[in-house]
Amino acid sequence: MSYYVTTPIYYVNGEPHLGHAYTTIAADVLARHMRQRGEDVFFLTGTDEHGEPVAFAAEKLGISPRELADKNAERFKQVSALVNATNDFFIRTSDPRHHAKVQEVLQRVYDAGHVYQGVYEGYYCPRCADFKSDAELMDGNKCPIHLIELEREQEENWFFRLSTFQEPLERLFEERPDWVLPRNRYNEALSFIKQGLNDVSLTRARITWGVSVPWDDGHVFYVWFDALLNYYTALSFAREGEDLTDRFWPATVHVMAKDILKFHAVFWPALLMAADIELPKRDFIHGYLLMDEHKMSKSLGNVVDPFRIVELFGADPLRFYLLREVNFGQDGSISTEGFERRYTSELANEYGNLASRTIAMIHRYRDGTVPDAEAPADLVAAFADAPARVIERFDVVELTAALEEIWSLVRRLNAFVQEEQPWQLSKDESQADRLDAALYSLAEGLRVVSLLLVPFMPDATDRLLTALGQRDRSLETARFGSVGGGARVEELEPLFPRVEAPAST
Ligand code: ME8
Repeated sequence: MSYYVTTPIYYVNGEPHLGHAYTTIAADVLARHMRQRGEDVFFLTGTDEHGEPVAFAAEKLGISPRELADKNAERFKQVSALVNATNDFFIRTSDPRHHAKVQEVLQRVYDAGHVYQGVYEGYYCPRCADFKSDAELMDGNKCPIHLIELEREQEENWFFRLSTFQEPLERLFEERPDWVLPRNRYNEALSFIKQGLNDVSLTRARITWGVSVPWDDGHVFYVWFDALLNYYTALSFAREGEDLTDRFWPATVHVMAKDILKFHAVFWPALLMAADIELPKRDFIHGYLLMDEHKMSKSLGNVVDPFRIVELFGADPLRFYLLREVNFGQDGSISTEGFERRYTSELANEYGNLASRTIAMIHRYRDGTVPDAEAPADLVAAFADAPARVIERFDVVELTAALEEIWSLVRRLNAFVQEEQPWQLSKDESQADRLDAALYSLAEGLRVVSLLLVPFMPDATDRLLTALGQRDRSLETARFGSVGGGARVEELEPLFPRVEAPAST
């Protein structure tokens, strides 16, 4: 089965921050999990390089939009690498191959009669690159997101007949209740549609930094239409000499935060219907990472630098923390103190120590070979349905719930060590079988837990599985009891060592 997951393409008008890293991490966790299930996966991320926000930012810096795009696209690529994302391609919308495909698709939309010429008059936020209805404006005609005063603009534009997709969109929402998840975002998008859809500007006349309109060279496409199409165009040129569209389209899941829900849940399906292209299967909308109760954003200046955290702790702890701390799908606060707390209590103590102790005990009491033994029935039962439950959570993109399922197994194993006290059993020869069972159970439990954790923490789990003498990383083998004793264990350096410098300095 093919599985195609995407992140939004990020604006190059600013530097990447933890909010961007968050979505990329989440999409990567999905991609890795699906590869572990043996699916044919394509994972796309990239940068949105056109439009006013980029042109303005470049102008302020006294450089061309292309120079700014080149510089910042590199920064976003670095973030992908930094958080250990395994994206199969990184699209940049300034790529001429993207331009050509956008023109081809939108020409089709034009030819099918979904476009007409008209005059736009209203408020426009250059930072959002979005028009605002009077109802959306804050006092003083301010953009509700950027809090800057907006100008009323008038411009001759080409319009997309969004209004004619009112019924088809309502039908889409009715027929596919899981097309937008979580449910509150589905309701929000549907109520936006039900308020009545107006036609929207498809082109802009005043700017030149964009994809030019094939039927009118005085215009470029409104950046959102060019941007949304990235998910489709990338497949046609991501691999030299090969078109992946048939293999991966329609996309399985678009992952993003709620700021861009309307574009993905309303405009995007309408545009695809107009172009006669199959619709993606799902939008998953996560919440905002908040710092001191505010959305973390460049313009508010309260961003956490992912480079600093990864430099000190590595990518795994950051990946783990973000998906553990903030219930994926909801807003949630993060802090460096919270990060350090979880690093110490959960990663270093509950998981890292369990691993070190287990391996040390197998060395000490059984010469480094996992004993062949039967695990106690209650432990077997605790593990029995867990992998299936984790998979179920993944299928509905509930990453925090999946992690919670896995972590309850980690805690169960810690409780098991306390119950069994292998170091006491080792003192009594008559308890040799019980010690065998305890050590086998711990090694087997750690193997299963680590396999389930692979997508969240690829490095640490790889080191631990290797130390446990396990090569297989497929999810199929994440069943307690499917591997017997006999493996030779190796030395293991602490998975999550104590870090002296605080993350906040
Ligand atoms: O909107 N919390 O780009 P963008 C969680 N180019 N996620 C956050 C976040 C935060 N505080 N801040 C940013 C654009 N994000 C368009 C998208 S797609 C066809 C075009 C993440 O650079 C989140 O995924 O503003 C959000 O949707 C995205 O970055 C916005 O990135």
